[in-house]
Amino acid sequence: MTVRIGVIGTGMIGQDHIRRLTHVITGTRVTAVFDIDTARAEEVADTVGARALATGREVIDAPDVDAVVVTSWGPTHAEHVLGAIAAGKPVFCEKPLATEAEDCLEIIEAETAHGSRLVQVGFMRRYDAGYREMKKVIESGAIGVPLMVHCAHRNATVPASYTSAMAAQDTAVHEIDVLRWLLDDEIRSVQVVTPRRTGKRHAHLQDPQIMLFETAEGVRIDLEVFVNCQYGYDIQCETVGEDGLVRLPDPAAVSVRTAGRASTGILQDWQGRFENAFDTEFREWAESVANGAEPTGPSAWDGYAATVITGALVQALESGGIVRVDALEKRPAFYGGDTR
Ligand code: NAD
Ligand code: ISE
Repeated sequence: MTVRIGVIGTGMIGQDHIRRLTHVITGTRVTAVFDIDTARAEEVADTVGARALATGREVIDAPDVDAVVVTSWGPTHAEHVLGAIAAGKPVFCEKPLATEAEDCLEIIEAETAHGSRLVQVGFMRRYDAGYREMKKVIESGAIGVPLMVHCAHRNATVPASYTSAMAAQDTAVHEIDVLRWLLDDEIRSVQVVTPRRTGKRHAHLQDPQIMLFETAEGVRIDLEVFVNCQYGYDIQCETVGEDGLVRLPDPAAVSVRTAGRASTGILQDWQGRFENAFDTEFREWAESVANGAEPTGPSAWDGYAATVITGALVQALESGGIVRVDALEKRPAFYGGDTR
């Protein structure tokens, strides 16, 4: 069966996912798109033989759309996700699920009333081979009980439109999701420590930031977010347990020896670093849709958790204090219950 997909938002990542659904994943086809930028939507639709429709609602309700992908601007996600749930169609929503926690809760309520999961949130790191291997090692017990995690999320540069709050909302949000999943644990408090600022930043920006988290089980996590590191896109993660540690591998790169030096390249952007993860994410999501099964990836609850925790980080950056995260103490039974 071919899964027919409607895409809402044909900007940068929307176009990349349309390319993926058309040329990489087998058994999927993009049949309808919408973007408030009509010219862009039409141009993109033409490249894959889809129709550009007049509203997101029309895409969701189209009879030749089996499932919806939302890749518009963050503040517009909730409206389209709620529309898809109302139509009873599976919906893949890029992060964030919604920019406001109240909107995430409305989505959770609507999905729960529907009675089965329809929503998957685009936290693609759960599909990265390195993180998956790391989770296996942690779950095998080989390193013993996890005690600490050290992480770094570095980008070469960011544009002037990037704000200090985006270090949490746009950047750290990926670690927040993948760490909750890796440790099968919940974040209970956050703090942001601000080192000396790099001179290679736009004047308004606090960069770097060190984010500190404590989980329900008492695991301590430190995350360096440094978005003007100059040298490349670099993701590091090391989990230390009672009996050993497990570290995320660097992406494979050949070693070059020349002129008295040995060197390996460093990737420059997140697209290259997580390309395979994005492919796997969509392959598995499309399979679940084709089989009429619930999605197994990040849920609406995970999307809510990420929005709550990034909100707490922004508050912590402003106050300089430790901010408790109380909203996640009870996960509804619909999403697996409990959070310790
Ligand atoms: P973008 O600005 O390139 O594209 C967004 C598009 O949404 C634009 O074409 C805009 O016209 C359109 N749009 C705005 N409001 C709309 C509405 N109400 N209905 C339909 N379309 C609307 O942005 P982008 O970089 O493609 O990011 C889109 C989303 O994907 C964001 O939420 C972003 O956080 C997320 N994203 C995720 C990752 C990841 O690693 N998973 C990476 C980049 C972006
Ligand atoms: C970007 O917005 C993303 O979502 C990428 O996945 C992330 O790694 C990058 O640092 C962000 O700027």
